[in-house]
Amino acid sequence: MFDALTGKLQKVFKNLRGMGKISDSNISDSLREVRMALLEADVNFKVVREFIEDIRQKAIGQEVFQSIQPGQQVIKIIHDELVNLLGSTHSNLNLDAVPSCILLCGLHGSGKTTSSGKLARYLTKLGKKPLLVAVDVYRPAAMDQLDIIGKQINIPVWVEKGEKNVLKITEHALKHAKEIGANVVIFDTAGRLQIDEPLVQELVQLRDLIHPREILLTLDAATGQEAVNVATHFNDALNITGAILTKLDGDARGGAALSLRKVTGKPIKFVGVGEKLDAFETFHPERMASRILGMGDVVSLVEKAAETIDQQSALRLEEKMRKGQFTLSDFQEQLRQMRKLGPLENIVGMLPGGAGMLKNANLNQSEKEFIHMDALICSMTPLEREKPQILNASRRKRIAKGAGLSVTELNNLLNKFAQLQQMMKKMSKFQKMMTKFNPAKNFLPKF
Ligand SMILES: Nc1nc2c(ncn2[C@@H]2O[C@H](COP(=O)(O)OP(=O)(O)O)[C@@H](O)[C@H]2O)c(=O)[nH]1
Ligand SMILES: [Mg+2]
Repeated sequence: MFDALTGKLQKVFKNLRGMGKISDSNISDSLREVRMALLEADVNFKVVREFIEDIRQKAIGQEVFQSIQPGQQVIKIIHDELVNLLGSTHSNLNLDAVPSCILLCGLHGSGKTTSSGKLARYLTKLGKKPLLVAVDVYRPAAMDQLDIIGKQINIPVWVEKGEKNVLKITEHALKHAKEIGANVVIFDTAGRLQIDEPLVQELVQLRDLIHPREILLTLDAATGQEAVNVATHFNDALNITGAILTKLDGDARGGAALSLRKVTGKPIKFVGVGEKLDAFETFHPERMASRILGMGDVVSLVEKAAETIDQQSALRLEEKMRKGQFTLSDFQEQLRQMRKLGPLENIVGMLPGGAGMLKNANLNQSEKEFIHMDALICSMTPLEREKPQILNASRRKRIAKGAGLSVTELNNLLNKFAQLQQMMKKMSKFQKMMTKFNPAKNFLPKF
């Protein structure tokens, strides 16, 4: 996500960090580079101009001159301004009606249908009962697409094939929502290649019929400058309540994300980060700013982990680690849990400094290593997994052969495991010591 931009900003930061003193001229150099980076990332030029001016004003202020590490302060200012630009705080959905209607609009291919499904899935997790409604009457395939998505996530879909009247479909759908007790109704509308008058008319009529609590514009993040024009148009026509920025997993440069709020005054509420229906995240300006600046996004990662990792087994593993009973079987289980989080690339990218690490690391290699370790453990007997100390030369040979790998690879795995056990012992001692001093029990992260 926004790799090029992040890389450039990190370079500026490196220079800033080393600065002993901040003067008008050296801050100007740094800000010029920040400006270039933003423009290249397709951020709207007016937005860039204001952004840079705001930072300059703040950076030239007294406090900065008196600070011990002026460069760090400027980085902080840039970070805070970026958070501001992205909208300061996370905007929740307004769902206070029963049912609450959500209207999704956007250009053709911007991700309306996919996002409808993602949003419905997300809302079920919050305990809502959504109904999806297909009102893209121009393309029968679009209705099928929504129907298939609904089946995948086990959410009802209202489809009326052959009916061309959007308002009729809508009336029937609302009736159906009442019958099945749905409390959120999501409308997947038709798109166009360009926003045009008939489309606007249709959307306005639909809006006036359903009084949606949310009108969300899906916006393809990769469209750069054009995204801002599209957003302005839709906002002028419909008065949207927010946006879903899609395809952030692709080669998006960041322009749309960074300009949208300032230009339309409307918040980004969600981001799409993949084609799969769980590749959907709530948008948090603070976290996004940290990600853009290459400071990592640990909070999102933790949330994702909490959603993916089986709580029960996580607790059990933790208990075992504490008691020093962590075996190779547990190690294998943990490896598998980790892989459930998604491709390693996504995980590492969210860690602080991860974006930089990604450039050097050979992640395919790491993925492969995961698979190899798994195969090696599979090739052991249950006793060997419990007591790796019994692994003599002939057992090692057998295991490696069984996994189709070399003994060296097995030895590497065993070394890593031994190190991990060592580390856990230390951690648990440290934790015991700290809890003695600190009565607030859950203060320290558990290992
Ligand atoms: N990589 C990626 N692809 C997406 C995302 N959202 C949608 N897509 C893909 O974009 C294409 C168009 O999406 P669709 O929902 O049909 O767009 P619509 O025409 O606005 O309904 C499909 O191939 C989707 O799989 C996303 O967040 N990331
Ligand atoms: Mg569609």
